[in-house]
Amino acid sequence: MQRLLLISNRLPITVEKKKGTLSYTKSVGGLATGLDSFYRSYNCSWIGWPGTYSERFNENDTQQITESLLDQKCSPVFLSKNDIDNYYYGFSNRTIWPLFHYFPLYAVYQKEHWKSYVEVNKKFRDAVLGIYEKNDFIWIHDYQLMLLPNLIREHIPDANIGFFLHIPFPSMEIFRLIPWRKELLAGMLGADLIGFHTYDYIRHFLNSIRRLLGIEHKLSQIIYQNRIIRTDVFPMGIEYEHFANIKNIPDLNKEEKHIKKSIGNRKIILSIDRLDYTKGILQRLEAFDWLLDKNPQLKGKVTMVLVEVPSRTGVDSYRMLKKRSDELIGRINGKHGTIEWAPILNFYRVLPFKTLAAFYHLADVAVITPLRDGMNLVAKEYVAAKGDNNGVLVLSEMAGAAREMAEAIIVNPNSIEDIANAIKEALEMDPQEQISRIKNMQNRLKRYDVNRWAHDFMLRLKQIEHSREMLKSKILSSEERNTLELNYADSRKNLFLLDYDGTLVPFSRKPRHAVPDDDLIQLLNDLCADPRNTVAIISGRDCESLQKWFGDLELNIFAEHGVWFKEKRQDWRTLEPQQKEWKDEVRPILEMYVDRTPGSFLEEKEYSFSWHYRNSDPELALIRVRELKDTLIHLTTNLNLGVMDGNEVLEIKNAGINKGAAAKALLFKEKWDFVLAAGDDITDEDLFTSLPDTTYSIKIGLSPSSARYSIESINDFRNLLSSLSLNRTEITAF
Ligand code: GDG
Repeated sequence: MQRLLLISNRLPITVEKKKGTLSYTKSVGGLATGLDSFYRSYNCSWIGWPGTYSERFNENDTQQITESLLDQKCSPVFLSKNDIDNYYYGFSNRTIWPLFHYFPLYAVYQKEHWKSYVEVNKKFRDAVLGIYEKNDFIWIHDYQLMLLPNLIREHIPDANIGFFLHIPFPSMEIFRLIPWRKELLAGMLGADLIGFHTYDYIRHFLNSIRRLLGIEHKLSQIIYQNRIIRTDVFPMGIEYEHFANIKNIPDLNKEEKHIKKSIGNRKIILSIDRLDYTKGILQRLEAFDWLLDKNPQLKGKVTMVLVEVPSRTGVDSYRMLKKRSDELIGRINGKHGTIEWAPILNFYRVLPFKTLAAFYHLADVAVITPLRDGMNLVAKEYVAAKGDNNGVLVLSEMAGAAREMAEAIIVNPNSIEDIANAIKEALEMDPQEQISRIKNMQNRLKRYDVNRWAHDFMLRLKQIEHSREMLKSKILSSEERNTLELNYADSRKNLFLLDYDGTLVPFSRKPRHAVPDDDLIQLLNDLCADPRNTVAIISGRDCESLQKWFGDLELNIFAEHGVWFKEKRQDWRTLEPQQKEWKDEVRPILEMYVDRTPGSFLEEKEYSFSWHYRNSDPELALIRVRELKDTLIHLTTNLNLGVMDGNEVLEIKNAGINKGAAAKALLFKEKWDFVLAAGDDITDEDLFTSLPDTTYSIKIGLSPSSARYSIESINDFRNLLSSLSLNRTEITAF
């Protein structure tokens, strides 16, 4: 089994030093607890911060800690107080956390925090590089380490890297507020697989990389720096059996009796969260107050158990929240309580697991109403822990968990009335109905538990490694290149079919800027100068541009994907008899789309139209392309037209026109000893599939293609062409 390096801010083990002695305890918290069994069962090594400032340890301690943790398959990253203040409490929890949970007013943008975030991510990178072995898988967790994928990639270009974000990815409008937004995205794009809890988060992420970095995606897949990056949904589960079997915990009964003694036979409404402003605790309290106001018959009959787990107490907004929550609890207890009954029983601490389990088991209703939450595992744990008992989950629609738990009563967490009504509905729900809802949710939680989640992620990462290997195996190797050069040297009749944009010059967002450089003209001239060679440019561009750039060369030129053809030194002619009457019918429709899609423009060629949308809002363009295709299909059924997708352009032309069909004009003209065809985008696929198997068909860039080979970059391809023309010079010199 390949080894997995699991990386998160915190290690699953916390190291403390008390009175000079080191102690090792299990860390509490979602990820550490959730992944515990997976990481023990897998060939894993976990890298993270051991939970205590490095200043507390001397050199001896550091060495001892590193050795002891190694036995537990852990590797520490030692961080100072300054690191934690700036990277963790600073950038992670005062910039990313509030923004990603839609609290922009709580976000601060401090350069010191950012610098520390970069530095600490580099410390994590060094820790990874220190233990990395070839073929290891790397799985990085969460928002504290968003730069790490790319930092590792820079040192290990072929590493298998996965990244999982446990919190929401916000809408682009929020994300773009961060001054270092591009760096964060580029950091994440170092991964091969980027996982999120829900599809909404993927959508926001893809939108951000398109709008902020100009990087396109197709079917949740991104091609970036000649790598394929996949994004996918992996809704994190819980350790199901652990919670489903809580009744077997020794002394659970005793714990429950103890709780019952103070609460009596009152119905229990349970609320458990880290004390965090994203969790909607104040709104929940207001809702409980409102419920008691409107339903005085419930007074003395219900108790809200409010567990607030202390969290990030070093951050102002958290301290403020504690103050406001204490005031509200006091107000509600003062307003509704009696000598025998306090409406709210408040715990501000981490409960021992036994107590947590007893509350899950006993609670009649769990109210989990975060204002935003990546997933929320408490909701899942409550349902699992119910076993065969009844209970009702009231769940916020803003929690990722709501996507999978439709049988809960789903509420808008900003609506006090909505929450209060849901609690009332829950208290009154028929027990059989409760059991049936709980069972349905349990079935799903059981199937997709945390182990399945982790294994699924790993499986996907392995599949990506496999497809990357497949793509790599298509890269023209040096032996294959030698054979190609030898074949070429031995051949008497050679045909070159070369796409232009993206193959000979970089694809430009401003189409009028992709003018051929002098080196390219020289290169093409050299190739044409060999009497054995026939060289053709086969492009989607119009005759005018191609004539201007290449008209004086000894080239064959196909324009408009093969509508037009110009044999060397001859005039332009159409390859097939072409219709153009249809253009008058279609033009007004296209012009309407230009008006309705700012930034787009229409290119009219003799026998075709190109509607370019590369400078338009990508979201809008996507909608418009779909609409336009539908409209054209309906209006043009009797016109025999073809509508073809290009690179941010839609081509409308006579049916049957494509680069493959066009190439036949030269392909069947002679018997060729050597044919080389090269292209980079979807329109070149028609060319590749129409050629005999012996052709050297070459895709520029590493993405799936029917070409026989691929070459990573335009430069590499131009080098190949240069060495062929050089090859000819040498032969002539002999
Ligand atoms: C982040 C995302 C996402 C809570 N109180 C006690 C206690 N807990 C345990 C629960 C649960 C975990 O802590 C909390 O997990 P959540 O998912 O609810 O929330 P976050 O900590 O905010 O986690 C979240 C998660 O990452 C995973 O991807 O779901 O959206 O924000 O396991 O049981 N445990 C004990 N005593 C307590 O008092 N022992």
